Amino acid sequence: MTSGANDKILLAVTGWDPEVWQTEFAKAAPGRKLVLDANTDKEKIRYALVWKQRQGSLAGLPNLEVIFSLGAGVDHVFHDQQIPDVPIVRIVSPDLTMRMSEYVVWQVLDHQRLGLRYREQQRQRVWREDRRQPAAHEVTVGILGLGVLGRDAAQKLRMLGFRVSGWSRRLQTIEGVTTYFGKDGLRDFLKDVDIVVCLLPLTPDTKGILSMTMFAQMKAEGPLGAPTLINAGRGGLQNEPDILAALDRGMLSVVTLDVFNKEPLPKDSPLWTHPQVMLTPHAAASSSPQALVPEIVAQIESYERGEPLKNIVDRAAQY
Ligand code: NDP
Ligand code: OXD
Repeated sequence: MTSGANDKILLAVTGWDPEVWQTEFAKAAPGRKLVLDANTDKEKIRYALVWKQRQGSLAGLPNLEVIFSLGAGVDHVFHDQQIPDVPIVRIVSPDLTMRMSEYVVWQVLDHQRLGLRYREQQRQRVWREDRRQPAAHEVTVGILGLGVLGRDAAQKLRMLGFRVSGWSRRLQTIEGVTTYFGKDGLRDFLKDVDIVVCLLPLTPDTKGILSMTMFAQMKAEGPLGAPTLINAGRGGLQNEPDILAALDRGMLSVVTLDVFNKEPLPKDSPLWTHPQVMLTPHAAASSSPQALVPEIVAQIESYERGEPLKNIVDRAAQY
């Protein structure tokens, strides 16, 4: 497991500028060689750092030991049908967790305080306060996914006084948070939520879960009117035509989307201009090379000292 002077690390990314990762890597691990192309010296590649790697780009690397996802989600890794059978490590980092909790708190507060409405009133120079803003303790925020990100967001929302509930695959317990789990727990979870925050991973089990079937199980009226949806998990979790239909039928009041089935969101998507939609360009918790590269390098070093890898993905569950 010790480091060899000739070892190389493959940086396999698409859709991101590799340069900033290279720069941070050179600072954090000046003695190691990071390459963008595995074609020369395939047998020297020992680790791969990946974000939406090209199909097959990790195949045929005989000495690859670990794949590091440069994001917390790993659906982009499993998208490749030829992933070698080596451990896949994902990002779990205080920097990324804090960014996501900030995003969730920002959007929850914005909807609780009628942000979309007041921005529209400002645009039209309308001075009106005819709709009550509910207090935090009157609003239940339900979090789909109580993993690293969901738990932290739940705790921060609790600190602001919201009622918080959560749903996961297996039973989780968090102080002050009402938790539900499994397919059977979903119906009870949905019955009581005013704002649904989705922080699920995209897996074969969760694909398309944010659909009319789910919206029809939510309560019709709450302190904010119809329920609000915030999805910062993955676009593949949501059925976009169903979201638009639910908004137009009044089954959802407002929606925040950070992620989309197709990214960048196509220019002709009706989501861009819908008055009840707030959208951001997959920017809820962007991976920061400055924060993450030193953490990945530290993991490589501890692995080479013989310590176990942390944050290994469960291949069967795909998250
Ligand atoms: P974790 O793996 O720590 O948590 C995943 C949670 O989802 C767990 O609570 C898990 O349940 C639950 N879950 C998984 N499958 C199911 C299922 N079938 N039914 C019910 N619950 C399920 O992930 P993180 O919290 O670190 O990240 C979550 C996701 O956030 C990532 O996968 C990624 O897609 C997204 N993300 C988005 C970003 C953005 O900028 N928009 C940035 C970073 C991440 P259990 O606890 O029982 O295992
Ligand atoms: C992630 C992301 O998975 O940025 O970390 O989406």
